Amino acid sequence: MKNVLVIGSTGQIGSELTRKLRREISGGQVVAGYIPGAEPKGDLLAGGPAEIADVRDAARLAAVVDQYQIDTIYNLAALLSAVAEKKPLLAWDIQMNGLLNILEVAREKKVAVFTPSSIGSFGPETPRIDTPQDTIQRPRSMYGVTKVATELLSDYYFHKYGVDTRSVRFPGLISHVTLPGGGTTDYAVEVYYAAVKGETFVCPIAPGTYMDMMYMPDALKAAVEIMEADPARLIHRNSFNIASMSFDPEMLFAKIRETIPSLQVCYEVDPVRQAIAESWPDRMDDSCARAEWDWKPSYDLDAMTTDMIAHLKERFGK
Ligand code: AKB
Repeated sequence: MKNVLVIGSTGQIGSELTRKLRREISGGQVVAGYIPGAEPKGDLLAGGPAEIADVRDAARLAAVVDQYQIDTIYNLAALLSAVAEKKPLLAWDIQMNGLLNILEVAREKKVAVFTPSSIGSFGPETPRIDTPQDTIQRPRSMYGVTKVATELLSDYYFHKYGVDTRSVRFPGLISHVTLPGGGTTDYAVEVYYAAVKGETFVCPIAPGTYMDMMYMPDALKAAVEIMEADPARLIHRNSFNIASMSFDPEMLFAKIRETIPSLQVCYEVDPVRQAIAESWPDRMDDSCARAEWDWKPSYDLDAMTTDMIAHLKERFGK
C-alpha cells in the first residue's frame, strides 16, 4: 500500500482508519474521500488530501484514482443495518451499485479493494455459536443481503479478473472517536457515553442477546493486516470472520459498573434492531483468519472498557 483512497473517510471506521494510514504509510498519500455534507474537518482535513468520492459516480472515482495513482481503495461507504431497513433501495444503490463502480475502476486501473462485510451477512439459519468461516448465509435484512452480495461480487472480480479484493466480517465496532449511525450494535457504544455523562441509558436490545463486538483499534489493525497479508497464504478472501469478544447488554453494563457504579439503564426494545440482532451470530469462529494471516486481537471486554471510559472522561472533563 502506497497511495490509498479511503471512501467514507468521515464515518465511524473511516475517520480513524484514514488517520492511522497517514501515520503508518511513508512515501505515499492517503486521500480522504467524502461526499458533500460529510466533509473532513480539523486534523482529518489538514493531515492530507481530501477529495469528493461518491461511490455512485464512477467517473469521479476513476479521476481520483488517476490523480493520486491510487493502488488501494478502502470502500467504507454503507448504510448500517437499522437504517438500511428504513431505506432499502438507497442501501442497495450505495452498497451494490457503488461497489460495482469501484470494482470496475479497480479492474481497469489495477487497484486493490477492501470492502468490509459484517456479522450482518449471516442469518437465522446460520449456526450461532462458533459460527464457521464457510457456512449458511441467508440474512433477512437488506444490510445483510448487500453484505453477502458484496462478498460474492468481490470474490467474482478476484477469480474472473484478478482484482486483489480482500475483506473481513466486522463485529459491532466500539470506539470513543466517531459515533456510528443506524446500526444494530450501536447500543454498545452509546452506553459508554451515557455512563460517563451520568445519563440514564435506554437500551434498544433485550437482555440475553449476545453479539460479537470489537474495539476499534483491533478492527483497524485487521483492515490493514488483511491488505498486507501474503497472498500466497490466503485460501479465503471475501470475507474472513474476525472475533475478539461477545456479550449481551447485561454483561456489558456489569462491566461498566465496575468503574461507574452509578450507571442507570432501562430497556425500550426496538423490534427492528432486536429482530436483526437475534438473527446474527453470538460468537464467530475466526480460526481461518488466525491461520491464513495471523489475525490476533489485543482487546477483550475488560481492556476495552478501561480504555473507553478513560478517553470519554477526558473528552467530557469528568
Ligand atoms: C450494524 O450494527 O449494522 C453494524 C454491523 C454489525 O455491521 N455495526
